[in-house]
Amino acid sequence: MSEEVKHKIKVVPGEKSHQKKKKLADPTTASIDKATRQMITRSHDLEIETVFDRAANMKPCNIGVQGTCCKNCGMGPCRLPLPKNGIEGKDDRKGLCGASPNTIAARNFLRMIASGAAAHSDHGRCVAEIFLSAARQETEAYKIKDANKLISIAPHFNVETTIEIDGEIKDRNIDEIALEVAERALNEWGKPEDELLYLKRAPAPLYEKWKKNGVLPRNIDREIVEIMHRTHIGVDQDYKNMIKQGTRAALADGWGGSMMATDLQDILFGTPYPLQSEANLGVMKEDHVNIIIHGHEPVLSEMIVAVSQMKEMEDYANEKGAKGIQLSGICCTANEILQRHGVPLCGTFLQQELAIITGACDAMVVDIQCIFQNVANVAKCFHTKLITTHPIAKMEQDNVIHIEFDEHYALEDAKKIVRLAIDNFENRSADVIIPKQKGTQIAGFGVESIQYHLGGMFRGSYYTLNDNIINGRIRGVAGVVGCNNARTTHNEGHIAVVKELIKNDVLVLTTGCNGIACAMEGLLVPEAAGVYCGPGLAEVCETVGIPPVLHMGSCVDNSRILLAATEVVKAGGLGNDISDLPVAGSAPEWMSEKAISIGHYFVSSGVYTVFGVTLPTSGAPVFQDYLFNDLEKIYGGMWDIEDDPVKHAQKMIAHIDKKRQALGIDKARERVLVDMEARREMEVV
Ligand code: NFS
Repeated sequence: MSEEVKHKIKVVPGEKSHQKKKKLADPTTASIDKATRQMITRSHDLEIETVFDRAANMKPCNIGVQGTCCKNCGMGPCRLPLPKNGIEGKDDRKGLCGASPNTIAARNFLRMIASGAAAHSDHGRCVAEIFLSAARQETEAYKIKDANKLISIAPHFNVETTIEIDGEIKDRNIDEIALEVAERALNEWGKPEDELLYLKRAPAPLYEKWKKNGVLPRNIDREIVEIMHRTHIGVDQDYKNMIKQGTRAALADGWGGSMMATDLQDILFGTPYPLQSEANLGVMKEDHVNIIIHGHEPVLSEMIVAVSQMKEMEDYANEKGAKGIQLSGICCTANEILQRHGVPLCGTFLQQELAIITGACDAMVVDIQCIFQNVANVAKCFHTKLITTHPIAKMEQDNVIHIEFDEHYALEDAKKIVRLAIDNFENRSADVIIPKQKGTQIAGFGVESIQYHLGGMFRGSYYTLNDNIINGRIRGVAGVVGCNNARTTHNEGHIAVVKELIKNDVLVLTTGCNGIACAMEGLLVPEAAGVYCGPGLAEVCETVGIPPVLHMGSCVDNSRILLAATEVVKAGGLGNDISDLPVAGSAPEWMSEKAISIGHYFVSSGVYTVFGVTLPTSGAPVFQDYLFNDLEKIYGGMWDIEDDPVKHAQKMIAHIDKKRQALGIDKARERVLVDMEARREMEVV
């Protein structure tokens, strides 16, 4: 970069990371991804601080990491770290009120579930409100796009899809169905009695377990409120009783708010089917207007996709000297518009600052969740316009523009934003350096498309998938999901866990930032099967033409994984419940409270779930043991933690093998004894 250009970059005092004593992140240990490393190095050259540098300078609090700091009242915070030499004899650690480490860790764990469930479910509520508005035909911008999906979910809301007229059964008007579904869906957040309607979509034995244990969620908001009440000083002081409420709120997320978000988004914006796209910072284009959409709700980004494809906008961009408009995404908004429109992924959670550091981001449009406040400081160093759009998510920095999104004027709002980005193209102040790296990917899998690829349209079931699990070609299925975490090397855990699983014939379903990481690494293409998979999984993938890692969407779309598992149960031959299946869950680099809620609804749905990095329960060994062991006796699923990615995957495989043995299908698998080398030899012959 020339001196002249460097001067144009406004680095605001206090934002430089280089005041003498501050350490800089080492790019090679910060990430396994070359594009990320290149941009971290550039951030150092430009003296712009990123999350990687902040992580190098601030250690996490040792007591908080253990989950044993209680700040729920004004007498604290009470800190109860494990003694250096461990607990000998009686554990008499207590907070001022007498709260035990179990009580404190359980309180904190529950509050994380509450926040995570609230985030997913409030997103779902917003979609439900827009769905209602579309059903009432109050908005031009949103319409029912997938009527078949509407008809398929209507019965779960007890909405009739046919009507008898003069003794004849006729299809009901689709608008009437939509209106009733919208009203009943919205009711799920606050209805005064009964239980969530979607719970009965789970396998019957699982529903019965929830019922027997008194954890059927009543309505979504109530379960979250009750957590806040029960974790207030002096209320629930029995970790076993507390975790029941955690289960109730987590189920209200997975089988409630998240599942409704997914379904209603599919109806409004289309159910995803496999399509091709790309991923990583290399998707940005120097000669185009680059608009990056970041956050979680697809309601606005859907409009931005539509608007940026309009001829008038394309012409306007040309007028301003750009060759076109390049849209790309970060975090789960990215996954939403990827799976429905093939819009490329710009990066994961940890790459949000780096996308601006390319110097090519003309506008970053953010809505809710996982948005660093520091993107505003980084944007200040460039020409980038940072636009917040959601009334509940604003930023204090003065360079942030707020354009509040209103579904009644959705297209106008989107046009305003796209024009702003185009107008900003000519203001680029720094050299543009866009890393070359990008991976090709096939994304957009879901319950319906797996059925098509692995079950067959006519069978309409998961027959082929089950058959291949039973005969051992597919050893089992793993859901590998979740965030990046700056406390561990970016994408290292994600990729190592997934590679170890597919090498051992475990089919991987992915969502969230794990999906983005896998896409960047080239694991989401059918050709990856021949390179990375064991012979059984490779054979299946090559025969049906699917990647060994199926990208199922955003984090609310983890509900698709729950429903896919339910379909596997229904297809038969693998037990009666999700907990009977040879499946496991994983979040190798988790960091958000949403991940804890997801982890807990997977566990409570019968899935052995392993997290990487740390779990905020280690300071309360008795409570942690309850999560890791006792829950299995209740729901069939349990928590675990393993930071080493290969051991992490091996623990999942051991669980899968345990389930295969219980099902009596372990012998079938023993017949598949060819390793990659043997397979290559066979091919030569
Ligand atoms: Ni999930 Fe999506 Fe990524 Fe983690 Fe954040 S984007 S909702 S929380 S960081 S996977």
